[in-house]
Amino acid sequence: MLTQKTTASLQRQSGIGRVIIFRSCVDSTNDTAFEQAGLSQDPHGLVVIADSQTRGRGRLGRKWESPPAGNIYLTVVLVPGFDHQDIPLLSLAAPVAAARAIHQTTGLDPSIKWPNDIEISGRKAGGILIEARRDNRQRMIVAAGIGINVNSPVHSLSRETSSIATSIQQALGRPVDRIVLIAALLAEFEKNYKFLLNGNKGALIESWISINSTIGKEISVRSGTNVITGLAVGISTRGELEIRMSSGTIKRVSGGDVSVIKKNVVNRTGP
Ligand code: BT5
Repeated sequence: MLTQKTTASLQRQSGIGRVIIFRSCVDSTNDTAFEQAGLSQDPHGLVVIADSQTRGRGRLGRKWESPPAGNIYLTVVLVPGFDHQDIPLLSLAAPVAAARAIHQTTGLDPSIKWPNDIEISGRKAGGILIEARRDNRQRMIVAAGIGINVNSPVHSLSRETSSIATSIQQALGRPVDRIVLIAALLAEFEKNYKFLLNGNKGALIESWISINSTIGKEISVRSGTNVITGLAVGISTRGELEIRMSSGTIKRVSGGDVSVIKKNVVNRTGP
């Protein structure tokens, strides 16, 4: 169960998880994280955890359904100690941390659909929302929001969402201790954050690639009214998805929604 007491046990000596704030219900953990960061002298590593959200959000103002008493809704506050150009790479670091933590605690093998959906057996089990703002002290504050469907029944989601979603309990056949999963998530997040801090983008990109389910597939990426179709061939050092079009040109996209057209296309880079 997530309570003030059980979440206090997640506190780490330094870095991510240095300060843990638990609320049973919030609008959005990202909003609470920005508020709390603004009040703190040293907000880096602060983590907000909630048992439910009334206005959980996804990218582009979409809704993140956040039923109580079973799932994970948390936000890690970062004051990036690296070049701000690399902030988009946090949207690779967060899903890698989530997927690794799920694997360590359950043995399941989640995959990441670009940019940052956590999927189990092709169904969405989690999502990431990275937001960055300058606060009134002109500090760059990043809120890395992570939602994972852990134990809440998938049928408690709307009909539309439950048709594409899954949960860890559904995939595993038994419930999972959220505290154990969050502890693994915070430790993994710290590791991946350090890759960026130490300028080791390559290691982060390699980890992301080893867990992803997008590269090597014929996909289309929709971003607003713009649709790009081609073979997903790689990730740039800025976290963009590289798509080879039928003309052979490589396009890089920094955001959007991926649909898979054809699976298991052989990834040939030559003519
Ligand atoms: C995401 O957006 O996947 C990012 C979700 C981030 C949620 C966390 S929870 C903690 C923190 N606080 C917040 O307020 N947000 C973050 P996107 O890729 O735009 O996907 C949104 C879409 O996912 C929706 O339009 C639905 O189709 C689907 N969806 C909504 N709720 C879901 C759920 N619980 N499980 C699976 N899919 C869901």
